[in-house]
Amino acid sequence: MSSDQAAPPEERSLHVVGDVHGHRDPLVAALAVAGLTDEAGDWTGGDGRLWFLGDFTDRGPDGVGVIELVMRLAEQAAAAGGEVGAVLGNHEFLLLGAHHFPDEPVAPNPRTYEELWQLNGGRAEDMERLTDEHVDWLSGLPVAAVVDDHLLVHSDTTAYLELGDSLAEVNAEVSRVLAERSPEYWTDRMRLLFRRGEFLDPEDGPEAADRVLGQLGGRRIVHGHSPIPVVRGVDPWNVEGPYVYAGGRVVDVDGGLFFGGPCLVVPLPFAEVD
Ligand SMILES: [Mn+2]
Repeated sequence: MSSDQAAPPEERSLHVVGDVHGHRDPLVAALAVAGLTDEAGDWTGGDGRLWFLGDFTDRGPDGVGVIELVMRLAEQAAAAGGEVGAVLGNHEFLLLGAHHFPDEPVAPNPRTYEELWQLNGGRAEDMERLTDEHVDWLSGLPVAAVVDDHLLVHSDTTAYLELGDSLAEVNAEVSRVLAERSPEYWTDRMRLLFRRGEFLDPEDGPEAADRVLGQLGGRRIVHGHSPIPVVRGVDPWNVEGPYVYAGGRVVDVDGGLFFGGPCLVVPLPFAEVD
């Protein structure tokens, strides 16, 4: 965590990036525009903080390239007094599941992990390039983090509360799943992260968000997983920024990069409310 020499958190910049899905080059270009890297993808963000919200791979050409980039940025940022962090998405569970036990069915779905991962955009080149080092790094990531007063998660769901009663419990449960590598246990927990859209209802959404924030911490949920073009019914090339909703309690930062939307590098706090 922060050293004694680091500036107070509120004085250090904080950015988040949603679902990259193998699109390494647009990611580097967007990070360079934001001043967080140079055009070669090396950290220039100083003591700033950058968090990724999961779904690094699948549906795009260079998922392992994205993992390697983020791993390198985490080292470079730490050396510069900054921070690069990440929470896991449902595609990390699919990818790692397909790596650990490709032929196991994703019960009760008769399809195997390898089949379901491929149906969800899994790329054979990524699986061939995935090393133990990548697997170990991914397996050490949390599913949720509170940074300043933001709750950073991948999926827009209350399902995180089914993993534990506090942030620490939720992340400990996920660490156990990733370490034990039991297909049944894995499938049961992975399924929770596929849920989506649970803060969108104008009646129930704000209350659902408050319940998650009350248990896990933070004053605003920041998530990916549900592409803004799909949620808002707009063309991906017309997405201009994050979507703030649920009475300002929730921010969707997934621009829909894998089907033509922008790679949003979102500064937090994001001021605009719905
Ligand atoms: Mn997702």
